[in-house]
Amino acid sequence: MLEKLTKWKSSLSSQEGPKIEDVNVPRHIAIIMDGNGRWAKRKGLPRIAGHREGMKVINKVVRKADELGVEILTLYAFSTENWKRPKTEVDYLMKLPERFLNKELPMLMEKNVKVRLMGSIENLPEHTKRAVSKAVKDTEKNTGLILNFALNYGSRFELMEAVKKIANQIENGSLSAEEINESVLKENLMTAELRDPDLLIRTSGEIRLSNFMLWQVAYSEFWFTDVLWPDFDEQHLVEAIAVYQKRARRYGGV
Ligand code: V07
Repeated sequence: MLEKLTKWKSSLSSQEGPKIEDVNVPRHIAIIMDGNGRWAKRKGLPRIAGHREGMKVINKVVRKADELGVEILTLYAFSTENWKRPKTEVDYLMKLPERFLNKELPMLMEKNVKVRLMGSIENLPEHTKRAVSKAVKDTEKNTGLILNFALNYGSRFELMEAVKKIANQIENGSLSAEEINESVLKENLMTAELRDPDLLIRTSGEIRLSNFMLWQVAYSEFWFTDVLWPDFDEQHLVEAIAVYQKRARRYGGV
């Protein structure tokens, strides 16, 4: 613990750009990693080159979040709407979890990171399922940062499924309608064991939620940037956290 604090303090003082406090770091950060296709287009490259470049950014963001003491990092990797994209692009995207994990699993183990998933994993290609299940299993005993990938995730689908689960509990007599409250709903979401995001980041200039964690971000701070995801780096993360902390001070939350 002391070692972690020392490491953390020194990283804070060596920071360029905005300074952030070592207290009140957002405990759960969720990111919509948008702008990969646009990044590629601007460079005259195929969209998949943007996805590949975007994948490289995750390493940087995980390390920085871990160093700052963030507890949960949720990344929107693939939405339920993404199936509408051209088949070649979808096929490529479905290879990225394997690629990422082949490369980064040693780093994740070294950093004590625990991988978890939210989304309909059952409907993914067999090779993708195998890779992500292995990562979850290999890291299940890790006790550090929780890296939560939203993969084939959509918030309305998640809420629909939660309602179905609750209806089943009522049908089989383990719950009565009167007992339904916020906590019952929360317990039936794909984030049951996670706290709600404190900070939501979306890159690439779009100012919308696009069916991402509708229930969970009810009280989150939002930070939007025009930076495209492949250009996002540690300093942008620090900037987002600095803005979060400034807002918290203004509202007297700390
Ligand atoms: C994907 C790279 C990042 C930018 C956004 C879209 C493209 C990492 C994963 C991943 C998912 C699950 C997992 C480990 C890694 C990923 C998809 C796309 C579909 F357990 N990046 N990344 N999955 N992109």
